[in-house]
Amino acid sequence: MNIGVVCYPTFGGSGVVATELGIALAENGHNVHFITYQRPARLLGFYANIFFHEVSSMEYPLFEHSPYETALASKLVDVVKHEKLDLLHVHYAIPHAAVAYMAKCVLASQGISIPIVTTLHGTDITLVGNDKSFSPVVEFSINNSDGVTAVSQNLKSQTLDSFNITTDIMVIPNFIDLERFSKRDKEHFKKAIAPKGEKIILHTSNFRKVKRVTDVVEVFDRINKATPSKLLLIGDGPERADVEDLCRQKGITDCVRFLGKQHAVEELLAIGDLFILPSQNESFGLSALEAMACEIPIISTNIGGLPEVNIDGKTGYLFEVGDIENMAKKAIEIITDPVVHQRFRDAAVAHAKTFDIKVILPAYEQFYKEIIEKVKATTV
Ligand code: GMT
Repeated sequence: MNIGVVCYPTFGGSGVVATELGIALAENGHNVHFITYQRPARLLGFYANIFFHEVSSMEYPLFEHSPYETALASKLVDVVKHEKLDLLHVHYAIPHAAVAYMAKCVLASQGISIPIVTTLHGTDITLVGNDKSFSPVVEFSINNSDGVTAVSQNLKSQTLDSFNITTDIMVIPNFIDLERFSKRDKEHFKKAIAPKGEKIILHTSNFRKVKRVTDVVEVFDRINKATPSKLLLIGDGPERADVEDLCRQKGITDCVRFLGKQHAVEELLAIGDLFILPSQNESFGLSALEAMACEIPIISTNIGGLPEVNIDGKTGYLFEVGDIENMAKKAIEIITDPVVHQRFRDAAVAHAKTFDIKVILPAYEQFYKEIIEKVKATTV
């Protein structure tokens, strides 16, 4: 198939999922065309059948903000037409689903039919999508996509609760490449980070408010008092300064490393003992899945799709948002008893295996085929 992929090219989860899926599709013989404003962060190296089409728009004094949506729609029209795409897969509804619909209408006026698949990722439905300033367009563009997927059962339910949805939503969960994300022997690296055998606690996010990274620090501080530990914070974003301030206030800066945005997250996860994800909102929690694949138990909140990823009492524990005391208590329970720790580690990787890309990729391929057939049947 010739597949067009539209996504945010940043380190955000939806961009990561779009890129990893695109790479897996290309490795399975499809031609994949990424169409976005910069090369996706996780798209490293050269692939013979992956193409990148940069969306750029002209500057004009009248534009305070260049109209990206119009430029993207025009680029989609061009790429669909000249690369003879079979399908467009857009990740994150805002604005991609509406832009794809616009491109579809332009192409239809020229006698070209293009099936559109939209994948809902999270805040495109919850935090942002259901805001009045976006919701009418989000609802319309979901209902006018030819196929819609959601990354968790919970996100599908939230979509049905928040909007008047007249189309089917298929749940295709996020996935993991187990060859890349697995526990590896990185003893030398572990020694450099934790020379006295301290426990290594991890958190990965884009440091937005919704991630509650200060809760990570609160939980870590309690763990560190019970058993000497180091905290590795991967990622960066608007809350970082507050998180740094809190570490200073608590006098734990020597125990906390801010690693910033990282390409090889798996190298860091390889040395972890515990992962903390205390989010206020999380439709899936890809970062938790990546940690679990590396045999790391999870302490997380119980919101959104997290209970589908982190199984309470087995792969880690789930808590109400902000329940720092109990998060710390259970974290200490897990990491201070080697037998318990190993039991959680084994369960984490076993559950991660159910999200193997080798299982999820065929689900997307099958879905694409069905949508292409459906659109063909309605246009002839
Ligand atoms: O919705 C967002 O916050 C953005 C999105 C992203 O691009 O980072 O994250 C969402 O999609 C990820 C991939 O499907 C999920 O793993 C995250 O749980 C989800 N984030 C939220 O729901 C907050």
